[in-house]
Amino acid sequence: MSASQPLDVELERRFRRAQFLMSTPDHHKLPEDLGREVAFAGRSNAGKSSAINAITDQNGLARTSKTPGRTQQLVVFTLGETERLIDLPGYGYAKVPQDLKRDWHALIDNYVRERQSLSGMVVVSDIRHALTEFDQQMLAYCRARHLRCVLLLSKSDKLNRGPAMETRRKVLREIEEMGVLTEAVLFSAHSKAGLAEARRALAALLDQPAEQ
Ligand SMILES: Nc1nc2c(ncn2[C@@H]2O[C@H](COP(=O)(O)OP(=O)(O)O)[C@@H](O)[C@H]2O)c(=O)[nH]1
Ligand SMILES: [Mg+2]
Repeated sequence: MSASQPLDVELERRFRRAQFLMSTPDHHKLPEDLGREVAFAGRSNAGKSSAINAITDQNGLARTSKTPGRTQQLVVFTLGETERLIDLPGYGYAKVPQDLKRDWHALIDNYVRERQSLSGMVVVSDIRHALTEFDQQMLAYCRARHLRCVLLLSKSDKLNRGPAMETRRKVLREIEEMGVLTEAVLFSAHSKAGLAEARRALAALLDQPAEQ
């Protein structure tokens, strides 16, 4: 399907409405736990902020940087009244001290376990490194909560089509063995490859009931 399909135009409009609402290190300070939200997870530098910017068609929405950040914040973007995208803190910045890593685990763990409106997870993984131990851990969280998941294999412009497809196949086999409900999208925030597919997959996560 091309991006000019009516559904894709509608989805582009839906995600363009995204607005920054707040950021907080405490999941209890998030907006009221109603409606639906989808969380984005990924190792630092995986391309998470770039993916959010591409999907929402807003270059400055989530900050992108060449130097992985250290902030351990949940960043909330609203899509109208009842839907939200949550940018989870990145993981794996080498200079982060041990106790901050512990805080990170506690934050993600509590958020994923307690948040009723969480209806799906997008795991962003650099196609050249997928799947990392971090990605496997996020997928295990999804399995534990019967949460649907979309894997964005990011920076796919860095590989030729053949190796990219092969990585996707390999990763899908790995995920299937883990027993997680997911799909895997070859994605590039730079070339916009897989953008319409990513939007469709994300909309499917938002549109399903939070309770399983
Ligand atoms: N080649 C390429 N580089 C990308 C892509 N997406 C992100 N990057 C680069 O990867 C680095 C980290 O991106 P960022 O979105 O800040 O990652 P985050 O830490 O996961 O939020 C930046 O230098 C981006 O320009 C992509 O699709 N293709
Ligand atoms: Mg980021």
